[in-house]
Amino acid sequence: MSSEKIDLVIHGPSKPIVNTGFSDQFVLHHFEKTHDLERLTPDVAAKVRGMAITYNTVRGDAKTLARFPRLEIVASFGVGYDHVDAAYARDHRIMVTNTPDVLTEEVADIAMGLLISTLREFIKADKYLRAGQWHTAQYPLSPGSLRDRTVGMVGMGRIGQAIARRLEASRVPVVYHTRSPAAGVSYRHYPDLMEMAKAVDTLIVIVPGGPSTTKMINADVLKALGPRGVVINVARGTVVDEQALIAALKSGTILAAGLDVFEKEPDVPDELKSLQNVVLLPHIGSASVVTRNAMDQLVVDNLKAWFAGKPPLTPVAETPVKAQ
Ligand code: A2R
Repeated sequence: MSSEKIDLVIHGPSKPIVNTGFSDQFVLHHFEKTHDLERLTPDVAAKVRGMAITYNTVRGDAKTLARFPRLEIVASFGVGYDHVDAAYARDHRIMVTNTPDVLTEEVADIAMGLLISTLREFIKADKYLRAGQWHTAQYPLSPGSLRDRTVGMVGMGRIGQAIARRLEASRVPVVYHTRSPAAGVSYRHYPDLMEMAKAVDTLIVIVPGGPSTTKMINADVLKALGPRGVVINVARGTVVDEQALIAALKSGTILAAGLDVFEKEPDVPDELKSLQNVVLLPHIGSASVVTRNAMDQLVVDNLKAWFAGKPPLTPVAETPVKAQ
């Protein structure tokens, strides 16, 4: 590494591991919100060579990236990077990295917990106990159970496979839908989502966000799932047509849903909040101290590797370049 200072923009919420993770060879410029970039001065903009995006509430869109003529790398926090314009980055020779793997098991745990909470009504049962109703009567039997279900995974990548392993340990049959069969996976593959929805009663959604998956879980898919149907979404809110889901939950077209993600987070429609047959989580899939620390560290390590002239650790598919 030369002795030249390396200017980095830290774009997004402040993170101790990011703030303290760089030697004094790096100069950090912190912008908490995307609109804070309006106060960027031309001399700083001209120097910046790297950017950390510390949460998906800020954007690495073309307009943001274009502010920095010397930008070489964007290290984004999270496995999903639909808030970063990776195609623009590729076309402008900017490396993009994300933080896969370190959150895989944590998100898979949340998916299983959410599935069981939804089927066996943990939240309603907890409220029942606290309200003193147990003294009057036993909690009613849950119509939902894992025991008589087949799960159709929508997505069978790193996290999908970790969820499927948990289902297998719980002796639940698994099938999946992706565009191409996943390597080394023996579950039945459905190239057609509608065909799979007709054949199963449970969908667990774990695909990336973005145009190719927007509203793929729509009214027709929900209808095909049927009145025993359960939808668990731990991917991105955009993947499920939220209005169609609300209608299906209200009409009994499906039985229940468990959601960790929403179309316009943190805004969740009041109609959804008023429903009893849905469990709602505030996007906590990877949100434990241990896992978030590992994700923050990977953001730092990608930037450090790049500026040490080494390959980035976890480049995204659009920018598979191995080193500067
Ligand atoms: O379709 P394929 O063969 O590329 O399989 C991938 C699947 N997938 C899709 N399936 C159906 N229709 C699509 N348009 C579509 N696009 C992608 O999603 C693959 O099986 C899976 C993605 O796997 P990974 O890239 O390994 O991601 P990982 O680590 O499992 O995370 C999935 C997503 C993240 O992007 C975040 O949005 C969320 O979970 O946390």
